[in-house]
Amino acid sequence: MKEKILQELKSHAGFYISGEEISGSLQVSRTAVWKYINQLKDMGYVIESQTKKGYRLVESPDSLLPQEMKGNINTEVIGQNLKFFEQVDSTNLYAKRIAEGGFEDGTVIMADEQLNGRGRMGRTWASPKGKGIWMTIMLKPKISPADASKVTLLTACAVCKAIEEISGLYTQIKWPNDIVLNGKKLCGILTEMSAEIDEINYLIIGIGVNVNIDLEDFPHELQAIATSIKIEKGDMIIRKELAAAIINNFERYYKGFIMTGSIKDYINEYKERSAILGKEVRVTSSTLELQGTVVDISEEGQLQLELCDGSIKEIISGEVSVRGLTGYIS
Ligand code: BT5
Repeated sequence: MKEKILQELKSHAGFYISGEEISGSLQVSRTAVWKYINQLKDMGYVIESQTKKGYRLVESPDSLLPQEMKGNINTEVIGQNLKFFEQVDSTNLYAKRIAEGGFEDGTVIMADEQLNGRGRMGRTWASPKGKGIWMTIMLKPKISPADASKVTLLTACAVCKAIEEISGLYTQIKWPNDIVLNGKKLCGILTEMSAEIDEINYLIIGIGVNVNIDLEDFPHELQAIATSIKIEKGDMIIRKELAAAIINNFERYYKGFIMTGSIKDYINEYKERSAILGKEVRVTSSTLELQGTVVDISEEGQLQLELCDGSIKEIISGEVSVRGLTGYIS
């Protein structure tokens, strides 16, 4: 209902609309209208109220409500169904809960705050209120489960492109799922899926971008390794514009991948943005620990690591730490 009332206010573009008119067109009591107007004010909407005239929307906050987002989205599928929460445990967890019951391909879940934001392998993802983009794209791709990791790679390209469009900042990618700026993490991507041996039931892509976060908003242990667009640019950006740019770019990259079944059109872009190509790294996973030099990233999205004996090892998944002056840094 809150969304519908906001729609009414917006459709009057700066003019007053009476409580009576809203209550009549939406079939709710005037007290309910007043209550929802107050909720919108709490969310940062500046709404003037005058006896006899009613309500007038003066200013909208940097909100990710679907009504705010829709004007900036120009896709056919991705984000056509948008769900927004002021607070959620995790947009990926929510997506998984609803996925089994069926969903519209391209559904996007967004939240202003996550109480249990998640990284890979059960790690936590700091998601302070109103300062980032915490979103999940829900997909039903007709691809082999083996190709799912390619979607992480193209997502990274799409997010970098969107960040560049909106903020002018050139970001790099640390294979497979980190977007970094000046050596610090700006965005993480968490791809999860439910699959049979040869087909995917659903694929969900969680994207967390630190947008208007100040250094002191990060938990102490992240302050040396995390950054945000605001910290790097020195300026706030409008989250809904970036969120829409991510959705728009994602659809373009994803459509290309689904049509060709390959990421060959994007791999050069991915490599150009790579923060680790040519560098000495350590790769760890639950089954391996290797050191070597990254010599390539294949069209399959695999890391090609040259080991000290000159042999090349292909790596499908793992954690990468880069060798710096003080040792290996994650
Ligand atoms: C990731 O995991 O980088 C994936 C993060 C995905 C977050 C999105 S937000 C929307 C959706 N819903 C979710 O619940 N998750 C997704 P990983 O590579 O495992 O990195 C996690 C590590 O990054 C943590 O252990 C911290 O060291 C660090 N970290 C946590 N929060 C961070 C933040 N906000 N910015 C930068 N680094 C962070």
